[in-house]
Amino acid sequence: MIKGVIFDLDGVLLFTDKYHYMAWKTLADKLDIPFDEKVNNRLRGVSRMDSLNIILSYSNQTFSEAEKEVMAEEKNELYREYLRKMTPADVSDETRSVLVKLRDKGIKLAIGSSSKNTPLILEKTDMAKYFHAVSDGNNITRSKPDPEVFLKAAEYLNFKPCECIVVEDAEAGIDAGNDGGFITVGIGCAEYYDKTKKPIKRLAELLKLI
Ligand code: B16
Ligand code: MG
Repeated sequence: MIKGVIFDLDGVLLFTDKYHYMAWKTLADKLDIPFDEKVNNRLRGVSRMDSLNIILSYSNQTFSEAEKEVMAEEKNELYREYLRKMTPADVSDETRSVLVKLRDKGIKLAIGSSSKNTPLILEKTDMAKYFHAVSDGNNITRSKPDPEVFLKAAEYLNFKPCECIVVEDAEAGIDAGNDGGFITVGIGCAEYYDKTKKPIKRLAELLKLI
């Protein structure tokens, strides 16, 4: 029996991938590293530092850890400039209605995001009010595909993984959910991933699964 739903944030409840793209692109252009949508897709659900390492793998140069810290900070500042302009209108009515309906059914809801910027995003979009627990990049030591972020979310909700659904848009997130023993629902890019247990096209389809 399903008692909880753990939502990935970016790519599932709202879309900040365009902001990640623009911020990484600014940095990559400065370093003269090729960067396009295809590379950007590889960064979905992946932590900031792991994302930077993927981008730098397209360069012939090597960089020290200290240089990488500066680059990651620079990218994050650009990204946060975009985030600060977000408003509640950046979340669709369909998404809000699904969250309210799940809560009305007695289902407990959590966030399971790799992003350290989750608190800012939830605040700007007025989304915190729907969730009983938040597990994000600030409370984990290992990023997706490690299941830590979802296991922590289930622990905060006080449920076993098998009692929870994980909703994800990234392959790394689906791998993390499967590895942790959750029922994985894939949307967006993850709808077509062969390891996704239950693919959906729209978030509203989630209501039929519970
Ligand atoms: P930050 P999610 C992930 O969010 C993004 O998909 C990924 O592109 C990003 O690198 C990661 O958060 C870390 O974000 O730099 O804000 O800590 O999909 O797990 O909600
Ligand atoms: Mg995501």
